[in-house]
Amino acid sequence: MGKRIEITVPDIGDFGDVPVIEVLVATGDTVEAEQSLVTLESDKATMEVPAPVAGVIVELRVQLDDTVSEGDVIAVIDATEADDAAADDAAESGSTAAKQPDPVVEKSSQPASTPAAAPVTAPAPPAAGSRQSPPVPMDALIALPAHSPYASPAIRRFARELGVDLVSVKGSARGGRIIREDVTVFVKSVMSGAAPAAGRLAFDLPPPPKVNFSRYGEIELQALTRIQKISGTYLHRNWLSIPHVTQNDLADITDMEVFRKANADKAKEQGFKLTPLVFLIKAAVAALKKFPMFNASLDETRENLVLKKFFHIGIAVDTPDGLVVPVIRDCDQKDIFQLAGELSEMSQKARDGKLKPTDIQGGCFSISSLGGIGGTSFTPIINAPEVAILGVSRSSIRPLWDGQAFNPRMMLPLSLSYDHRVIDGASAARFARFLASSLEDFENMDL
Ligand code: CAO
Repeated sequence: MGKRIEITVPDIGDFGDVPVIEVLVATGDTVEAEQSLVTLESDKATMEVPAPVAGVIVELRVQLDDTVSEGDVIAVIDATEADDAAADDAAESGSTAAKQPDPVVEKSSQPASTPAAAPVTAPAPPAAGSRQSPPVPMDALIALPAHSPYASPAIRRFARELGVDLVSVKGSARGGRIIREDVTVFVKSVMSGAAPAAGRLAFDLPPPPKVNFSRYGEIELQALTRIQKISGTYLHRNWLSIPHVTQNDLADITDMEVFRKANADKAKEQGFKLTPLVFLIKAAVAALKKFPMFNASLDETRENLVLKKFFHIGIAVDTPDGLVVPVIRDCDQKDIFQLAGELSEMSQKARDGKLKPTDIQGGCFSISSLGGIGGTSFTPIINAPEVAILGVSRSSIRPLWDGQAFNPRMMLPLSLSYDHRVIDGASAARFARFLASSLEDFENMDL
């Protein structure tokens, strides 16, 4: 028999007594590590609690409509032998592990996961002995209008697998929530011709060729990380479903760099770096204020824009497990030093896999900076339901003609991808130019 572990409700933010809206497994089920067990729903978001290890569910301690809080036991799992080492790790990560005589019953918490949405990358490897899997980029449910399709992540995933747009599905559960049966009923009605397939164009792409690479040389198989798998699905969706155009521009940051370097020590004394990114956050806030269309989301009818009056900026952070996009809130109310401190804290949390679901929700606009690495331009993928994202490449000295002579100037490449359904090319060019001018005229920015 494997090791028995109690699976508890993880830290789900400031919520208590959260209803269980779906129980996705039954006693006796064999589950994979990371497989979702139950779905919880607070006022603001829907979250799944995954299994920390592979094994067999020997006891289910919650049922539909129960309410739970952090630390409550959801189920007891008998970890498969191959996963015993992981079970040890999972048990260690539980704060109230209570060892008992054979079989050992221990507690374990996995961070809840919510549906993903972002174009992004990943956190540093978990510390030895830790089985915490970080939250993944996700649809910021709190940013969606109230009449958005109401369904849990598992149902959204199920619908996605079948190519069903939940906007077309009528929910039969309490409050109009869409359940699995609603999706299957919808699919059956489309297949029988009783319901139109919402007039949608389906992508009928041929599968990639299947190649046995070992015929050509030595190979090794490496599984994608959980974050890569989840964010990959959303990157793919965003790339295919949003008509992207990327507007490139260059900002002359020669003077801004002098100012930044003059203030570098002040930041260093406080334990963080002052990089060009915080100036870009401030410039983005100014541009979002001037062009409110960029601080918007299309509602699910695609006939209205939800204009946001707050300025929460998502920052793409590269981590060993993949891309994540923590959100810095109220950037209009913070100065560049506060932003630099928060950026340093958030990116460290991301790399340590310690972001909470709430840390990656509620963004209005994202910035993906590859400036510390290199490149001259790239096409960032929009982080739906946002409508634009700024890509930043590495600044370099370039000759700039002033009408009489070439001068060496420090130029920063900006790549603004925008959703062409919402934003036209002229607006995008104005937005990008405004961003560049703000950096050029940084003394007039609200730093
Ligand atoms: N041009 C030139 N130098 C730049 C620069 C730019 N545009 N941006 C940053 N730098 C410099 C910094 O000043 C810093 O210099 P020092 O080491 O001399 O102080 C160095 O490059 C490294 O910066 P950084 O990466 O540590 O800090 P940051 O604030 O620029 O970025 C973060 C923070 C978290 C965004 C970044 O570390 C990161 O993860 N970037 C990757 C994002 C990504 O993967 N995007 C792709 C998404 S699509 O798959």
